[in-house]
Amino acid sequence: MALFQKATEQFAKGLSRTREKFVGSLKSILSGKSIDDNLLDDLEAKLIEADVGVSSAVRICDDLREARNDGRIEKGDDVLAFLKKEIKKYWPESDRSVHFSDKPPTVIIVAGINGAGKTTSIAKLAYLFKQQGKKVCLAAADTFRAAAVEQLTVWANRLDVDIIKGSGSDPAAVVYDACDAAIARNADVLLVDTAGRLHTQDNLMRELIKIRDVVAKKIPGAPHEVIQVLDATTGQNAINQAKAFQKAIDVTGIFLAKLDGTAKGGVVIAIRNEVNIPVKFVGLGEGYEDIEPFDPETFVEALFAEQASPPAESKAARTLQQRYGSEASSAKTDASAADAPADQPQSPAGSAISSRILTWAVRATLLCLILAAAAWAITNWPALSDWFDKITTDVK
Ligand SMILES: Nc1nc2c(ncn2[C@@H]2O[C@H](COP(=O)(O)OP(=O)(O)O)[C@@H](O)[C@H]2O)c(=O)[nH]1
Ligand SMILES: [Mg+2]
Repeated sequence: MALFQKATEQFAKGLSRTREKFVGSLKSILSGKSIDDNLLDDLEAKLIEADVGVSSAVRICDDLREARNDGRIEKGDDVLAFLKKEIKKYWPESDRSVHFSDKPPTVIIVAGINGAGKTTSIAKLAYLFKQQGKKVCLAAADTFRAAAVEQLTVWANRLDVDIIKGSGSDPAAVVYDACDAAIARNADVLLVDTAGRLHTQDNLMRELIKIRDVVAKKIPGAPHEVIQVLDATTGQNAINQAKAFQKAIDVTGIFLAKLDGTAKGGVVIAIRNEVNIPVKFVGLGEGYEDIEPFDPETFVEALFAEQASPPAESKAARTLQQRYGSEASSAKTDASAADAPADQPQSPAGSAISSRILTWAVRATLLCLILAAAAWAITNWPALSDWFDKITTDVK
């Protein structure tokens, strides 16, 4: 229970920037509006901006259009609650658990591009598995950079887990030795760190396949998982990487690192809709404890969670929204607002109407002044003309 509470809090904290962008920008266009085609177009654009991906945005808006046509949803203020429910349904009861072998060691290869967060994520996984009472071994198969082995060694020491390093530069040889060592030491899990590579680097992709083949030969059924680490801050790029890696090597799960501190967390929805690989873990910070198994329910709740008390910037947002004739319902909503019933008080619409009346009154006054000036000029045209001639002659 406490663990679940912590997960929710971690997600909510880590997703704060995404939430501001996602829910914040949606609210700004939805408040006090009716759901017409223009609104749906604006919504689609906002969703794409929030990195949920084009096909996800289209799908969400199609669902919404259908709900509007069926009369299930009527006004813009109801859209967030609707989206929250719909988006939760995008993740069927699929298998997001780690496939542990009945006959240890379970081998998990961790791959991805340079700097995605592989080594840090390995430390997080090692921590998590150790917490579960498993004996963990690390294989330092990123032989590309000496610093990579050092980095993993620091984590191994900190976590007090075994690490197997090679003497040469062949990662397949390191993995070969690591498999032997894991068996000899009765390890439950062997986590294999690999060098960063782009899917376009054929030789490096072949090297990854070689690592996989060595593991498969040494331990029946291995690798039990091939986890690709994606950097959430890269947004749509992460999708392309996932697709490319999937083609080259059978990725069984995604570790979405750096979900904290990015506004691009909507990419989780894009991954769900565009890549057929489950996100199994997310990284929510640089420490080894900053890991959470991915849970769609918790994710969506955190994505749509309202700030319990309105933060300072919501005042500014309110001013902006009022300037455009809509109102910041955010100020009066609370943690359960996204689930609030549709028939809530209509003060947003009232405020929007008074603001519009004021705008039109100013416009009408300006128009009257211009018309009066034009009428005066026409009736006094001869005198005006004489005066104009006089000025131009003086100037000459
Ligand atoms: N904020 C944040 N930083 C992370 C996360 N995961 C990794 N990093 C940082 O990303 C950088 C690259 O990580 P590293 O594990 O060395 O990437 P690798 O090259 O793929 O092994 C380091 O500075 C990490 O501290 C995360 O979940 N959140
Ligand atoms: Mg690394």
